[in-house]
Amino acid sequence: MWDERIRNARLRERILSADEAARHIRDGMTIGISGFTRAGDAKVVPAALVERVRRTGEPMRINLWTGASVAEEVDRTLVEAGLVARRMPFQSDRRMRDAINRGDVMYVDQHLSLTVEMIREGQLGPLDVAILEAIAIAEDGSIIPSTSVGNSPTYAMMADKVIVELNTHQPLELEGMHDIYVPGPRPHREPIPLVEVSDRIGTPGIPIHPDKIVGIVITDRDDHFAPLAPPDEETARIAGHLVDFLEHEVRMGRLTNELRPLQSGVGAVSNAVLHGLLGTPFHHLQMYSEVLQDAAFDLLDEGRLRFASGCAVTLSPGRAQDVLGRLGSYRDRLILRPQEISNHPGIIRRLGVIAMNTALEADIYGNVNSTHVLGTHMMNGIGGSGDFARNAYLSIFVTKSTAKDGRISSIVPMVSHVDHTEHDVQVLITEQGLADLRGLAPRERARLIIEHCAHPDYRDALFEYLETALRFGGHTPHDLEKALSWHVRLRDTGSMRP
Ligand code: 0RQ
Repeated sequence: MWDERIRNARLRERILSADEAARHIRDGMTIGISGFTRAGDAKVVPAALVERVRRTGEPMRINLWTGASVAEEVDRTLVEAGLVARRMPFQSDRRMRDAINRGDVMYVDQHLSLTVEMIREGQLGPLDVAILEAIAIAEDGSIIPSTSVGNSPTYAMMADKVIVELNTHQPLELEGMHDIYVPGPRPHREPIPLVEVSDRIGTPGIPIHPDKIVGIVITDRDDHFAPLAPPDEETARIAGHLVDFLEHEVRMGRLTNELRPLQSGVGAVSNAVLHGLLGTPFHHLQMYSEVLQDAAFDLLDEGRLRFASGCAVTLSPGRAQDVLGRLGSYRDRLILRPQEISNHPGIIRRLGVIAMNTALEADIYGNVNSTHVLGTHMMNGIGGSGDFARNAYLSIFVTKSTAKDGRISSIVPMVSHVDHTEHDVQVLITEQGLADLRGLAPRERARLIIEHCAHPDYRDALFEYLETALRFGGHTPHDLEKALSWHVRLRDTGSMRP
């Protein structure tokens, strides 16, 4: 029942319908909503805004800020109605992507740890309204988030008005699992006192003055549980190479079987790779990650993972009922943090995280493109991968060696867009094999990547490219006329095949 979830008597008088709450939103405003990788997003007020605009035909273009990707029903509905002028800092919806690539939506693709620092210091302009999903409101008015924390603490702090979507369907067992901490102002910021993955450094709720909450909308909508492609033969092989490599690191005395805190990126490939740690000799593992997908809960259930710190719980439909139904059993082993803490560069470096993220393509020198198809068309965004890759103890990138039934080689002469430079990529893995790039110069990296990671169908052509490039000399040799010719061929013929 909603009344036991609103423990501040005065706030009980601020219940509004979604439509009434949406009236606080006007043309040209910046709206910050909760939500990270489709978990814990504001759901009904954005939908009510779309309804109103459809009904009235009033002009409405908003700037939409989120934690990361939000449910289809939010991004898709808003973008289809033409309401989004600008979008920040991450999305993964097909219609939003299309609108961005048409130039209809101005998308700011940003490191996920960075957004709120810039907002708090006024670099991105004012925030008019925040819409935050909550499971409860405490007596002092503080907002208890749901399945993600995202950027909500700063949105609550910076917005002129806050609307709470109180979701009675989200389990109350989540209460106590969040750890809300906002770093102090700069300069002279105190060190963030987090030295262990499981440290609690903040409060269970988002502090806010109750007067700022202009409305509470009661909802009971599920998160949007999107299907996750199951591990396949190729991802199993990628996971196999990863496990062999980590075992080698243990044998070399650089790691123990407890490894270091693990980060795993978003999507099917990352989930499948993490899944590959089930049944391995590694034990007492910890995760210091942003998103916790199905595989994290598989590892917790197996007892192989002893603690998981993240920013969001993002589950597939098959796993959601089970995990959310017995959330209490994870209470001592799970913390959800704001994304600026889960992705904090200083903490990632301090903890010595092993970061595993996914590339769309990598080049023969180890530069990685995670965002732009053909160097021009946005897929999702850099998300948190840059926060982790730059600062990790070990930065690992995985990808299948080909895409689109073999028509695209994921290993190319030169990436068509760079998200992670060669300096941030230490290990590259495809189903073909693994290239350990640590301590290697570009000319050495190239041979290893082609030999170990490229698909056999493209290997000879890559060696041929390298031989020509070497004739031009240089530290990182390239044949500049041909460097992007594979992408040009793909654009013109639909295939990179020579
Ligand atoms: O296309 O969707 O049409 O089938 O890209 O590729 O192989 O299914 O992999 O779902 O794990 O996503 C990089 C996009 C990978 C993701 C990316 C096509 C391929 C397929 C998806 P279809 P897969 P995944 C933490 C960290 C950046 C953000 C990040 C991502 C689709 O991992 O967004 O890491 N990463 N955040 O066919 C053209 C290529 C391609 C290609 C694959 N070279 N050219 N298309 N595809 N390679 C989380 C957050 O930050 C929130």
